[in-house]
Parts: sequence; structure tokens; C-alpha cells
Amino acid sequence: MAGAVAATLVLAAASAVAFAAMSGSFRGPAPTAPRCGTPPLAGTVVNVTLADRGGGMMSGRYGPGPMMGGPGGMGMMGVLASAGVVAAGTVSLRALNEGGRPHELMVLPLPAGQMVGQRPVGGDGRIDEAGSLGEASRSCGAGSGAGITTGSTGWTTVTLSPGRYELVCNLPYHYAAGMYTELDTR
Ligand SMILES: [Cu+2]
Repeated sequence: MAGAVAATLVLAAASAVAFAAMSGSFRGPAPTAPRCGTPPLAGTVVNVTLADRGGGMMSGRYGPGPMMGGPGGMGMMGVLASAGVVAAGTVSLRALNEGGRPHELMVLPLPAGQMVGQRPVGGDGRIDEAGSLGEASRSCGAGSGAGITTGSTGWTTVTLSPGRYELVCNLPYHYAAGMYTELDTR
């Protein structure tokens, strides 16, 4: 009798796990997320996707980020740009958050000889923003704000001289979780 009870419990636990896995695969942007159009943007427009596992967009195409981030297990996150090299000058970045939590997009110069993802992460989980050329962190708006919410878009227009740049999300522990990519200008 005890054996039958134990077997039932094991079955119940197994189906709970299966259900959790199924629910996870259907989790996407919240229905209430603001979908916003963007105005005409100046210069070369680069579309950037901000992603995390919560949005169901996890895949290998989000670059070399580690599987696990900082404290709390932030999981895999990524920044995907529609172009790797664009003409120097006026560049507009249009950032769509396809993840399940808020993100932002910041443009930092990439020093010669340095690869993306190599910036030291401080005790607060963030990298040094000194030298930032601009950021998109406002939902349905330009410039800086409180973060781009799930399903929403933010944008910014910057002037980039020929060189290498790193596009990052600097919300706590997001950089360490893989939220960076390179954009070069010529
Ligand atoms: Cu982020």
C-alpha cells in the first residue's frame, strides 16, 4: 500500500514538472504591453532586439553571452542588431524589447583591442557608463527613461565617427548575462 502511494506521488510530481515546462514555452510579452510605432528616424536606422528567456526568444543567435548571469540566475539574455557595420555619421537605434522584463540600450565606444563582453562588472551588477554616446531606455519614446518594457520600443539617434562600438543593456546583471553586441562604423 505504501508503495502505491509513493508511486502516485512520483507521478504527480512528474506531471507538475511537465506542466511547468509547457507553461514556460507559451510565456510571451504581457497582453497589456504597449505596442508603439516609431516616428521617422534620422540617418541609418539599426533595429535592435533586446531578448531574454522570459520572452521565449532564447536562441543561439544572441552571441557569446554565458548561459548564466549574476546573482539570482538571470539566465541568458542578448542584444541582436540588424547590422554589424554601418556608415559613420547619423545612426538611429530602434530597440524592441522582446524579453519578459525591462531592458535598455546604451552605446559605448569600444577601445582598440577590446572585445565586447569584457567590461568589468561592479558589485552593483553594472558596468561603467562613462563615455556613453546615447541610450534608448524609454518605452515608446526617445532617449533615457525608466527602461523599455516588454513588447515596447525605444529609440535614440547618435552621431558615430568611424570606429567600433558596443551596444549594451546596463540594468543590473544584464551585461554579465550576455546583453552586449558590437556595432562598427566606417
Ligand atoms: Cu537588459
